[in-house]
Amino acid sequence: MKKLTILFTILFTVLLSSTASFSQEPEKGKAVKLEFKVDGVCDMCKTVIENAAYVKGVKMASWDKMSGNMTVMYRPDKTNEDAIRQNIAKAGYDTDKLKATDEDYAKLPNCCKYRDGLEKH
Ligand SMILES: [Cu+2]
Repeated sequence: MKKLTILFTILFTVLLSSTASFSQEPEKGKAVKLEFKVDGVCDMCKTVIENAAYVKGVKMASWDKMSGNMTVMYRPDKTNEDAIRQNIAKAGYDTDKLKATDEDYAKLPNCCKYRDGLEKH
């Protein structure tokens, strides 16, 4: 009978410790924060950049016109940094790691041509 008690104690301890280590893992479906630079000049740019950042799995996207700072909350199990940057570059905007192609940049309206040294407006 004593042996059985010890066995149950061991079993219980193992069960408890496995539950504890499980709860330490990152919560599934939790969004993480990502910050990077995107070039742009005006409020129209802001709308386009933020819309482009909203790929599947992105919970929040906000771009600051004056600083060029992009803040994104996304779910790592649904998307990744590259996918977000790629979509912004595809919309015609340069990011810190990925630049827009000349072709995509050319599609921007004249007021948004940030590479031509336009003033922020
Ligand atoms: Cu613009």
